[in-house]
Amino acid sequence: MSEQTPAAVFLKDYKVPDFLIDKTELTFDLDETQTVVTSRLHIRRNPESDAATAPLILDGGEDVKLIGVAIDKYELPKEEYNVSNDKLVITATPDAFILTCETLIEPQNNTRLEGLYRSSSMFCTQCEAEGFRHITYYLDRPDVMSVFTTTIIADESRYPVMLSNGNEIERGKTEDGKTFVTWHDPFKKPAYLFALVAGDLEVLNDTFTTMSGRDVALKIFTEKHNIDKVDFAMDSLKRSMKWDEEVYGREYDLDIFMIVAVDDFNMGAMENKGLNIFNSSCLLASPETTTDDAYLRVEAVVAHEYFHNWSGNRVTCRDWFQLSLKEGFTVFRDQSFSADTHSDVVKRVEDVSFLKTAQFAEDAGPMAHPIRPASFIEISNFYTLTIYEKGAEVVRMIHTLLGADGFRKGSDLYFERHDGQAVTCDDFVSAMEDANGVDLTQFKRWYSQAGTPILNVTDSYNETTQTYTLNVSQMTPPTPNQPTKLALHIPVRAGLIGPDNQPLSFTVDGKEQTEVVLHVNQAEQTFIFENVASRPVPSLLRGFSAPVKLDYGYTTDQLLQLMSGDVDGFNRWSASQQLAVNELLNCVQQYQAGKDLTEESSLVSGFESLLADSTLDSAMVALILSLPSQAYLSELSGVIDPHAIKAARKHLRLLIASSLEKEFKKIYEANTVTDAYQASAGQIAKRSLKNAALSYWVASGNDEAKSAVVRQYRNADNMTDQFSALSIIVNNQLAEADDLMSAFFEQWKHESLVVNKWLMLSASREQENGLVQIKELMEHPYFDIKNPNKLRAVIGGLGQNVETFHNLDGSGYAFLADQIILMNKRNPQIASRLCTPLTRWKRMESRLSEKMKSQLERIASQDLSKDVYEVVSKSLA
Ligand code: 0A1
Ligand code: ZN
Repeated sequence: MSEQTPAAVFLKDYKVPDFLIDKTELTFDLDETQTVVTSRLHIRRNPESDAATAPLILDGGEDVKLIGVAIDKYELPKEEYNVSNDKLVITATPDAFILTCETLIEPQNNTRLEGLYRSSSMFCTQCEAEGFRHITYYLDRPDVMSVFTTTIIADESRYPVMLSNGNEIERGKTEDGKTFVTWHDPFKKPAYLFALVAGDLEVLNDTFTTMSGRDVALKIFTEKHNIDKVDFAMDSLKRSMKWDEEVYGREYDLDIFMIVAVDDFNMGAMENKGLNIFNSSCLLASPETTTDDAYLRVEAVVAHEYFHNWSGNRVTCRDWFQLSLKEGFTVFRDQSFSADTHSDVVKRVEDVSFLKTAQFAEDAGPMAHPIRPASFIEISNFYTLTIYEKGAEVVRMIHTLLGADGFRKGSDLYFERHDGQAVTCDDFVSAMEDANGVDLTQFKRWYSQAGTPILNVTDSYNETTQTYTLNVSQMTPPTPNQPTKLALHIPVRAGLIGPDNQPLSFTVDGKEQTEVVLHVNQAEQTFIFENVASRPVPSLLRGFSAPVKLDYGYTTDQLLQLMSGDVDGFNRWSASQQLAVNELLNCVQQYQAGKDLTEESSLVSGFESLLADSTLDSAMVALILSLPSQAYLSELSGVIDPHAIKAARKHLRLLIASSLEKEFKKIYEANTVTDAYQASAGQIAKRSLKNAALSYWVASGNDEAKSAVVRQYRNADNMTDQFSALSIIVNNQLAEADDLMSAFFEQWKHESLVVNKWLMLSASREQENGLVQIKELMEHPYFDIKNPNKLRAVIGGLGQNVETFHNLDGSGYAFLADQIILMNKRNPQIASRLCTPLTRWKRMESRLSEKMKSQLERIASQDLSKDVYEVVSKSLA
């Protein structure tokens, strides 16, 4: 462990800043080896601070070299300031003054990808959460909001495009023949929203006319070879701008909105004011190189970052404990946008499936935290599924409780009341309460309690009185530092299904209805439905109205009935998943007991009727056909046995494939798309069903199917079909697999994002000497450890490779630990994220558990970054 144990910061210790910075003037003299940053900060004491004589303490980074500092015109001698522990401290200051600071940074040596760094041939920045301090000394906290003016000086022949936030206000030549460009952003903002880009870039131009009739210039910048792949992003941007006007009444505020794609980026994208910066994987799209899933991701991320202009930028966070204020709300907004654009049920199934797999696992592990954490060591570790996805579920529950109109009144009040401010999650909820005259006091426990609540439901039916009773109890398991939990307010949307598959009407609260939202808000509760004509099957938690685990003892027949007959499309999927989970977990047990796995599956008849029903949305059918993932079954297992889970999935897949071979062939042939590629809901649905059917058909071992998949690979005119075919060929170990993997690489080696797909499939591929192959991949000339997408592709592929990663000899875990140790200092954010699989060690079956733990201990014995230290120490606690 490092010599000094990194300390935690606590929400309860929040204090307003002692100083404010009204104006920030920055000059960047960009240079390949040394960039000089000059800042002029218009500082004054904060009248709200109770420390009238507090020293000025600015945040910096060990990579920032201070050249000089002056207060007004007075250059401070060394005795009058102190630079240590990444802080610049000036003890004596006037109440209001201009602080001038000159610092030196080395962007080309910045491998953490925070602050100012180089990606390919460009300069770019990433300042959220605490990256600005790697550029210059500053009050790097979100409640210090300032008006920024930025001048960039560079050699125009190499950096013809020089961008920062706001509007370009001046451009000219310096004495030494360089070019300068000055940008001014009239909206005050925290430093985490600052951005700068310089490079030799191509641009796609467009315009958007806002609802009040203002023209906004839209510009998307990429390196020259990628400019043909941003049309879809531009279209997504315009649709997002329109949607935010129509659904939230939010209009864009500057006269220009820019997006830049960069190859080296730790996350997906960043909402810097007026100058979003994107990981190229979330921006570039073309039919030949991009799959349907990736198209949808581009659309969602473009929307997400754009929506932050209001939920994040105009109204920002007071401190980083409030991160979900902007992220949970903005994810809810982008999910709603995608649902409105495509199919709302399909979108909901995809989002819930992701939440139940990955967020539930996080909530059950050593890093579990509430959506508003009470403490952290390193904020970068808290850009989590809990803050984002569970945060969005909490906002969605408020939407369910208030209804669409009530929610809109609440969001209008929130934006109006807090425009230009840095606020808290409580402020958000208060706006919702005040606009609707409701009390959400108990509901707010969702913000402070971690863990996934379990709802236990039993029922009874009295034929004589025609009364149906639901008994509901709730329990949230203990999580780190939260041994006991209070009862939450959980909205449970429910309906009843009759024997003929029709919705049954009932009377609740004196009102006859077919669907109700039950307010579960006590540890145990009873809900009575009257005038229920016959014994119903309950359809509970429709649309996944709350992020909980539902435990009701459905029989197989009841699940089959819901699967075919529920009016709620989401619950039809949910029933099919439950059915599959029951059968798979049964197979897991048989495998562990050394028995033959069952040859009976009720899914076969369920899928048979599903495939015969031509009225269903193809995308839904495809989703229902996809068996619960390895990761989801792991999350559901008390003790995780990856090899047994893999065997169970394989067995059930083959059983279904061989039983329904003819049906899959028929579906495959009936769903060919002949029109030119479009990322439209209709086409995506068809392709997803076609490829799901092909995958089963090939698994059945049928020779015709094998020829069909190879033919699809060769004839495909889009990446979705080409890559689906390749994956099926590789995963079924067809004879063509090696040749086609090589051909694929040769065809696409000039397209970096496609190479990443190849890397991932290569790493996840089941083969002898899996680890040797993975090590070879990391030596491959097209692999680049500095590029997070490439590293994630290989390590992500390894994680899916059950044989190699979970090898009983522990070699997979040791290899992962090697990479974490290697990245720990180079790029702490990435290193810390690579730790995630190891954090599950306590739940792994005993042989694997010990092996994982020893690797965590090995990592812990190194000199660690705060990022890795936090995850590893909490995992071992
Ligand atoms: N706010 C961005 C996500 C983001 C967070 C941190 C980053 O660097 C550490 C980068 C991006 C979003 O929600 O899209
Ligand atoms: Zn975000």
